[in-house]
Amino acid sequence: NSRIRQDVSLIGVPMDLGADRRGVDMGPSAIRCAGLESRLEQLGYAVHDEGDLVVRRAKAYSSVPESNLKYLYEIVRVNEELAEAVAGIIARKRFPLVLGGDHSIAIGTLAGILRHKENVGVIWYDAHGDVNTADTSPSGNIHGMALAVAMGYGHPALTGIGGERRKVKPDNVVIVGSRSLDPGEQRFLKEKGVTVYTMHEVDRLGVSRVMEQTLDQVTRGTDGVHLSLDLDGLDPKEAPGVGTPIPAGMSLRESLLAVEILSDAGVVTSAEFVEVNPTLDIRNETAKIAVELIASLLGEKIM
Ligand code: Z70
Ligand code: MN
Ligand code: MN
Ligand code: MN
Repeated sequence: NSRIRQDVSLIGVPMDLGADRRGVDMGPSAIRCAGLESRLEQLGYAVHDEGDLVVRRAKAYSSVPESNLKYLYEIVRVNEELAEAVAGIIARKRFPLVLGGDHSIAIGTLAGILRHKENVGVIWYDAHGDVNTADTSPSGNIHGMALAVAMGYGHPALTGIGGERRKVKPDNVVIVGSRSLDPGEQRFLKEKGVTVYTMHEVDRLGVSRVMEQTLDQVTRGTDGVHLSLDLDGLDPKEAPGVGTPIPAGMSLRESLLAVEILSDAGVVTSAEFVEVNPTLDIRNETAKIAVELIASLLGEKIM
């Protein structure tokens, strides 16, 4: 098999503030309940569960006076902690596997990774682009801004997470599965030259070609590859437990193929699985899909 030659460190981030919707904070718990740890142990991994970070419930709706950013300061605090934790996991030579929580946690994950890596490639598997800034965001929800922040664009409190640090370079980012991009996001992605495989390209080229081209892009001139997988990248008929279901998405089969191709390439150095919302799920199916995808990414084979 194509197991990664590292121990795995699991860390849960029960964050929902970036989505401004309750339920997605239960994602780490649901993914653990779906049997993640034993599945990875069956694959031969030593799994270190670092537990969950603490996310304080906001007493009331909070946004920053001068902008529409919802829950900015608590999101910054948690992501600072996450960056620290992820950097520590990498320092111990383990594979960081982060469980969300809403997608705003990618800011902390990537900040932690960038303490150790000069140029990280990022695969953003998502129905959305998550490249809004306060100016373009229709919602003020920070999970819709995470990728822009990771590249250095957004409120200074967000882009400053992890201290004075490197940013993800647009040339090292590939978005896969998008089918809901706000007008400002479309402009941003064109302007920065980010490679985007929308569902249109996936349907035309097929997952196999899309993933091979994605691998070319994210490994060229990089010293690691991070997979940031939003479960809403999958079709909501198969993965209903997400806050923002968008029809006509990646099938479970296509998604498994995508992570198997990544596994075979042996280049992924960290991963996060986000946006599982158990309150909207059916019998924990979406969390179970997350476990299937993680197992395949980490080398599980049919035979
Ligand atoms: C929209 C926004 C988003 C996830 C929704 C939606 C963003 N573009 N991301 N669900 N995971 O509000 O910025
Ligand atoms: Mn997302
Ligand atoms: Mn999404
Ligand atoms: Mn590059």
